[in-house]
Amino acid sequence: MAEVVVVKFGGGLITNKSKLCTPMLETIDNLVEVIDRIINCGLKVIVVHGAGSFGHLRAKYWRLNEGMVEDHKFAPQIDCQNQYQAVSLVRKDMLTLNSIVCDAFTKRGISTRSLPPHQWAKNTGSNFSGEISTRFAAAEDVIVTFGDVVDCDIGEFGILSGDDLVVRICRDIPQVSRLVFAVKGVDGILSKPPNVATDEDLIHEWSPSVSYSGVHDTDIDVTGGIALKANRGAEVASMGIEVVIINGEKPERLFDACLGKSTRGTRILDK
Ligand code: IP8
Repeated sequence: MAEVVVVKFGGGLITNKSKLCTPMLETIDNLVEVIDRIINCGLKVIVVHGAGSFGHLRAKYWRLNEGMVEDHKFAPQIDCQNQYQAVSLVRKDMLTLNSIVCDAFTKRGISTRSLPPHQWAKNTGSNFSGEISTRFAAAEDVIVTFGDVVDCDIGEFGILSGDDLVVRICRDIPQVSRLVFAVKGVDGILSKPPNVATDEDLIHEWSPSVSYSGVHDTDIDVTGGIALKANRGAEVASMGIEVVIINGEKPERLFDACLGKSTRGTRILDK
């Protein structure tokens, strides 16, 4: 297998996070155009996308990240009466977002294989159960997977974040040389909150001992925002894989980062 780059499309980047199930089609198209160029450079790409407003809003309301919650009376929604229905609806919505992403590839003549985690993975965190190496060694140009609601041994179900999936993919596929997180609205990890940060507040190299500003939409997100990316990134860096967080709205930075060229962003080191 050729050298592999794992790219995480942040859910906040490819959807409008505050509006239920609203994709950012132009952004998706721009990202896909860059991946097309990367494939043409001879690299194989695995895309892992986040959930954004196709997952977090409903998962948050129904507390799906906590598994089955016995001691709380949820107020029913028009289209959803209980946690089990919420699990099916979020899975369905994630399949919809995934087909939007895959369609953008197909339109450019790029073949994809989609691997929805609820069909092959169990439990949450980067040690989830699920075979990666054979499944992700498919012949298609791009393999696509995403954060999802998966079955769990404890609590019946839970949220497997795309940030956990990338760690396992990097660990289990020996040809992976690089992991790139494409995020929305920031150039990487910042030392100050984004609303007050200037260009100088970008942390160019981050390791777990460096303090940073970990702003996180806890009102919207059921998974861990920039902190989860930073920590998972450090785990991947410890495997000898290059890890970079870049602004996903700057196509040239994504291109350079995927090819291992230096670009504006945060390089994550394990120590
Ligand atoms: O956005 C979350 O995945 P992430 C998945 O990659 C759901 O953390 C369904 C909320």
